[in-house]
Amino acid sequence: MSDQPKGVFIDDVEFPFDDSSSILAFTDKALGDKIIPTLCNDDNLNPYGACRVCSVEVQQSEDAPKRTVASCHTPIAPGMRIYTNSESVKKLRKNIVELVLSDHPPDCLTCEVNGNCELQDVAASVGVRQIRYAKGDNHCDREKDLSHAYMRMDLSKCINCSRCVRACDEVQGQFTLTMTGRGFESRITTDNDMLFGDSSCVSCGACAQTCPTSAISDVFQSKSVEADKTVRTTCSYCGVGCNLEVAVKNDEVLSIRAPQDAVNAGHTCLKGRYAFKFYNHEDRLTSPLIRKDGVLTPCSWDEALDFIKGKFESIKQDHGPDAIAGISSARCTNEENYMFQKMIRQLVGTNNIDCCARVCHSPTAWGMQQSFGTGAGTNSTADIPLADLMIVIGANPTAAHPVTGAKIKQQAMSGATLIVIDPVRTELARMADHHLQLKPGTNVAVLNMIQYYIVEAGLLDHEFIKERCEGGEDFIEQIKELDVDAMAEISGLDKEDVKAVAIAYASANNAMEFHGLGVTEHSQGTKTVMLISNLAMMTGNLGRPGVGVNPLRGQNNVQGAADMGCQPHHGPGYLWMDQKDVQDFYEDKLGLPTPTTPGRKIPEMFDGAVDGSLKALWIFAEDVVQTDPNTHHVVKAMQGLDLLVVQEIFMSETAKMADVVLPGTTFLEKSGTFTNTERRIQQVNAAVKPLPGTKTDGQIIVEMMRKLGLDQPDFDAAEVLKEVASVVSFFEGVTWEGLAASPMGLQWPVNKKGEDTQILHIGEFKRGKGKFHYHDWKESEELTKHKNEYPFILTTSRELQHYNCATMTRRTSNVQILTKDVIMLNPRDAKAKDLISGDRATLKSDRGQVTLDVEVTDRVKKGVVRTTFHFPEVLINEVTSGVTDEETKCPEYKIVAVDVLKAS
Ligand SMILES: Nc1nc2c(c(=O)[nH]1)N[C@H]1C(S)=C(S)[C@@H](COP(=O)(O)OP(=O)(O)OC[C@H]3O[C@@H](n4cnc5c(=O)[nH]c(N)nc54)[C@H](O)[C@@H]3O)O[C@H]1N2
Ligand SMILES: Nc1nc2c(c(=O)[nH]1)N[C@H]1C(S)=C(S)[C@@H](COP(=O)(O)OP(=O)(O)OC[C@H]3O[C@@H](n4cnc5c(=O)[nH]c(N)nc54)[C@H](O)[C@@H]3O)O[C@H]1N2
Ligand SMILES: [Mo]
Repeated sequence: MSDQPKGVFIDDVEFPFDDSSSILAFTDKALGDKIIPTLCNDDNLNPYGACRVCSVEVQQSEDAPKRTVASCHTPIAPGMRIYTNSESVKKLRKNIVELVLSDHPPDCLTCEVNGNCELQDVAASVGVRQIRYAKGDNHCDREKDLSHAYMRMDLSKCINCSRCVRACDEVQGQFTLTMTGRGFESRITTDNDMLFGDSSCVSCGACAQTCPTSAISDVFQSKSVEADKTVRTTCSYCGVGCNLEVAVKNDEVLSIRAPQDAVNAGHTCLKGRYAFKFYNHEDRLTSPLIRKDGVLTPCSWDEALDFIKGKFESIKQDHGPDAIAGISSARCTNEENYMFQKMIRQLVGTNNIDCCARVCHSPTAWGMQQSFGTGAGTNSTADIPLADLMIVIGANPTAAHPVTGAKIKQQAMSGATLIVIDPVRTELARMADHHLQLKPGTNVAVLNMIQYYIVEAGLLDHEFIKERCEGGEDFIEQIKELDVDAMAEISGLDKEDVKAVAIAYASANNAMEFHGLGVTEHSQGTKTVMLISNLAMMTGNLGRPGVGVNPLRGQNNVQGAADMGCQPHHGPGYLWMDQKDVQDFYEDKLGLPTPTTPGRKIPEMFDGAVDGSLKALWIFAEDVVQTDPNTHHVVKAMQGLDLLVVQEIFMSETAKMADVVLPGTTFLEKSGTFTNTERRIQQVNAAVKPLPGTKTDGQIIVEMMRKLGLDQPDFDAAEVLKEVASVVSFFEGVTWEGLAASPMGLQWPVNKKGEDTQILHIGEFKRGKGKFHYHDWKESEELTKHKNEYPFILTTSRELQHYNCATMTRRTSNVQILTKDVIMLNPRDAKAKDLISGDRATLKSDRGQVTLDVEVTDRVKKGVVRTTFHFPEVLINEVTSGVTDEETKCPEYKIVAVDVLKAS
């Protein structure tokens, strides 16, 4: 009996001991209910032990004396006896809360703060009904700070629990908020006592979410408004796939919070949490439009869809189905994408279907496919705390994938080595142990050097290479021949710096790799991805937790759009469309004919529209005029079409050129699923009804399919998902109900039993052996041709506050935070060009020119300039080139030969 592990007694009831970190965590878990009141505690933050409201009495064992301890930070031990509600504890808690209230606005207990104030709840739970002690005169009259676009600060309500400070440090890693002063003088400040709106705050809202009073709160939540319901859904911005809890009142969104039991664990960025007001903005499209006498004119749905049908029929008759094409949407759901490609393939009869994966991570998918047999990320962001080393190549996650970026930041701050390879000094580069600030377009040279030095240092994982890979020996022989001096010269790096990175990477126990568009959007994009795969294979960093090749996929559902078959060569589930057995498989499953001719990729669609071989294009939620390269060529393509259909929520630059505009709905108004960058399939649930005049995108597609001859019921995401699961092998066990029951979603492949997969390639690669490839560096044609006339290299990337063409974020308060695209210029170049910050400069390339404001900064090296592509007033893609990745035709947005001229 004495050998039996001892349990823990909570109020004399025994529970089995477990690995909980504290008495509070143990009790919450054992009882499944939070019976111990807390104030300074938040499950998302480290225990703090400041307020002592969570005090309990404990005995270490049956005969030991009773002690009063703060349960949040006292470790649990076997045999412990916990008294959660003894008389002395009750008295203590009540006293503490009364003291807290003594320095709090006197109307606290009657104030209606969002119907939801933790302090009031705690006061009620400890039996405080009135404030006994005299009101302190310290901070009740502090002025409100209303300078922030999304949060208000009212420190008269602050109880100094430090939760906001800790959230800013421990969740976002921003360190904007601090506690200054002592005793009654102590208070929260931002940076150097700046106004909240002028501070270094990145508006993630973690402070407002954790604040137990309303000392920091969301500006949207108007006082005393209580939500009718909250709806759990998935964010429609980037590929992180944050879950959102949307509070709704009278069919209007009140506010958004981040749930704890989700991939984003109580965190989001300002886009997910605050930038939602676009959804009912007055600029929303609310009627179908047809161009009549050159003007887009409102019409009925029937008129719009019949018009498209008529055009499709006559084009098919005169030119065949391959004169029609569709571009699907990585912003929209799996079910919508599946139906859209089905409409184009099975009803129009062509493989001319593509999506924005083309302009984004198509090289990732194809490169990893060739190395490993699957194009998707190998691990999960949940692995980040297990990594000893993180290498971030051509990605800027603190801006583009902020919740993942914050995790990487936290892991680096807790001691993991961070390596950044980027021509720009990004936020992560600033804190990195190694920043290789290479010349844009030289990834292959740099990765080859890293591989060379790993071989030279003898740090190869021979066993992994021999057992799990092929082509290793040849590759190693080739890499030994590398001219490292030449590569150092080409990349503009010091050899020793690259060597140090190679040794650090290959020596780490668990090295996790992340990459983004700085890898893919290049003429050697696919090749670079294969070299990244080599790095992981040669060091055995695959097939277990805390390692892997982890592309930071862009759009919320770019993984899903490709999974659903929105690429010309791959049908749903990545089956090759040119194979007879695949064509038969789809015919058999769907009972509809399958096209057999090869389809066009997006750039080929545009070329076809210019040369007259493509007559009609349906663009579903992409703003190609603003976001595809070489705008002049794109506009010419749009003008060359007989029919341009644009399915949009706003009058985008592309919609302005359409013959027919179909008003769809935002993610807040529809249901379905998105698949995030970790292959995680998650539910999207409508929070509000579609705006009058609009239809959900799935319903628009279904109604068009009916016009094209396929009789079927109204769009129902759950029903479409059933069809998807019957066609796509790795969705086999995915059901609407199964997803509803999984707050973390399900990572594909999902087997028949509904079990998902966190890590790919355990024991064996999808293709059997992992394959090594060797590639030489080659200068981009853009530079070879134009560098003499246009001596600067322009690279374009993103900012935190705006999202791609920014139709959405420009219609939120994010425009107050970031108002325009600017060009970053190194001080030496600025001097040579007689430019200072705030001047206007013209960027000129072989394709065109744009003028924008200058920011002089040493974040870019001499000879390199950088801007974003979020504002149509600039339309930066006027200057970008038609050069693409050799294998996948992904545009080379990251290198443009330009000259910089002072604008008059
Ligand atoms: N806030 C915000 N978030 C977004 C988006 C947005 O528009 N705004 N868009 C979403 C989409 S669609 C995508 S695809 C992702 C993209 O997210 P990221 O992949 O992070 O995209 P970028 O910021 O365009 O580029 C990443 C980095 O590549 C670097 N780079 C440029 N040239 C080179 C090079 O030659 N070599 C190397 N090593 N690096 C280079 C740039 O300096 C930049 O820091 O973000 C998604 N998330
Ligand atoms: N210079 C430069 N250009 C780039 C890049 C770069 O790095 N540099 N990056 C490229 C990359 S990676 C990408 S992915 C592309 C992205 O380019 P786009 O895909 O064109 O960009 P988004 O802003 O995401 O545009 C989506 C459109 O869909 C609409 N929309 C959003 N949600 C919905 C919905 O639910 N229903 C409907 N019907 N419409 C909706 C929006 O209003 C918007 O007009 O841009 C590329 N362009
Ligand atoms: Mo993207």
